[in-house]
Amino acid sequence: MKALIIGGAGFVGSYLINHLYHDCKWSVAVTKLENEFIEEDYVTPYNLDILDKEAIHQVLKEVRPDYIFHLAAQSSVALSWKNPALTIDVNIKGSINVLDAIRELDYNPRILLIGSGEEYGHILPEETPITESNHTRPGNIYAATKACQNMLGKIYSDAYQMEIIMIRAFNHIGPKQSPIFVVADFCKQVADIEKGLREPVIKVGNLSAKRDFTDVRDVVRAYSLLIQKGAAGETYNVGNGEAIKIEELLQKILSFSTANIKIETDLTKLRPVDVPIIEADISKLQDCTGWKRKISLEQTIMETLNYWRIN
Ligand code: A2R
Ligand code: GDD
Repeated sequence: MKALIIGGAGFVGSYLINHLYHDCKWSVAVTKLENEFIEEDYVTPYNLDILDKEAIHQVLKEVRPDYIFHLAAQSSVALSWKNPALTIDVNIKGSINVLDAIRELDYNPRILLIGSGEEYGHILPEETPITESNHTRPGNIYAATKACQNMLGKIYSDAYQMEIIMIRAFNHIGPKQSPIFVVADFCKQVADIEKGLREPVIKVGNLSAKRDFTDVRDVVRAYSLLIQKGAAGETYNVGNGEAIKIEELLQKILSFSTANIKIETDLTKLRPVDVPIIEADISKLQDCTGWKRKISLEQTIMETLNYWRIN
C-alpha cells in the first residue's frame, strides 16, 4: 500500500510517518512546506503549499497513493483568534483544493480528512460525551473552519462517490508537540524552572475547561485503522472518551516535579471564548476498528515532561 501524508512535517505527521512505515509496512510519501524539515529519511518528501491546487495535482499524479491523510492545517485555536483569515484560507480553501485535486484523478483513493472535537463547540450538559450525530455549534474560528471542512468532505463524498472519511480528533499530546498547546506548554515551563531558566512561577490560561486528551501514538493508530475500515462519507470521533479539567491536568504535571512552583494566571492566555467541556463518545470508532487506548495520560505527561527536560 502507498500512503501520502499531506502536511506531514507537523506534530502528528512525524508519528504517523513512523507508524505507517514501521507498523503498517506501507510505502510513505509526505508533503511539507518549503521551510519545513522531515527527519525520517526513509520517506519521500515533497514541497507543497495546499493553497496551490496545481501543485497538489502534480504530487498526486507522481505518487498515486492508495491512502491520503490530510493533516495540513492552521491547527491552533489560540492563533485562529489572532489570524482568522489565514486559518480560513488554509483550513477551508486549502482543504477544498486537496479534495478537488483528488476528484480529478482517474482512480478513487481513500482519504482521511482530519477535523476536530472543537467542531462540537457549545455542548449541552445532556449531550456529553458527544456522538458524531450531534449538532455542531463551533465556538471559535478554528472550530468553524474544521466544521466547514467536515461538511465539504461529506458533500464531495456523496456528490462524487469519493472515499472520504472524516475524523473529529480530540486533544492529542506527547513529546515534540509545540508549546503553544497546553500540555507541552506546562511541561516546558516546569522543565525550564527545574533548569533554573525561569523563576518558579507557571503561567496559565483558563484552568476550568475540560478536555479529552489522548497520546498521539494512539491517535495515529486510530487513523491507520479508520482509513482501512471507515465508511465513506462517515465521521468518526478519535479521543480518549473521558475529559479532564485543565486544573487537574496541571496538578498531575506538577506532581511529577519536586520543584516548588507557584501558579499565576496570564491574562494574554485567556481566549475570548473557551467552551467548558469537549468529551468524546468513541463507540463508533471502537465498533468500527476495535481500537483501544494503549498509553495512559500519566505516561504521556511523564514522557512529555522528560522530553522538555532534555530539549
Ligand atoms: O503552520 P506550520 O508552518 O507549522 O505548518 C503546518 C502545515 N501547514 C501547511 N501545509 C501545507 N500548506 C499550507 N498552506 C499549510 N499551512 C500549515 O500543516 C504543519 O506542518 C502541518 C500541521 O501540523 P501541526 O500544526 O503540527 O498540527 P498537528 O497537531 O500535527 O495536527 C494535525 C491535524 C491538523 O489538521 C489539526 O487541525 C488536527 O490534526 O487536529
Ligand atoms: N495552550 C494553552 N496554554 N492552553 C491553556 C493554557 C495555556 O497556558 N491554560 C489553559 N489552557 C486551556 C485552553 O484554554 C483550552 O481550554 C485547553 O487548555 C486546551 O488548549 P490547547 O492545548 O491550546 O488545545 P485546543 O483544545 O485549543 O486545541 C487542540 O485540540 C483540538 C482538538 O480538541 C489542538 O490540537 C487542535 O488542533 C485540535 O483540533
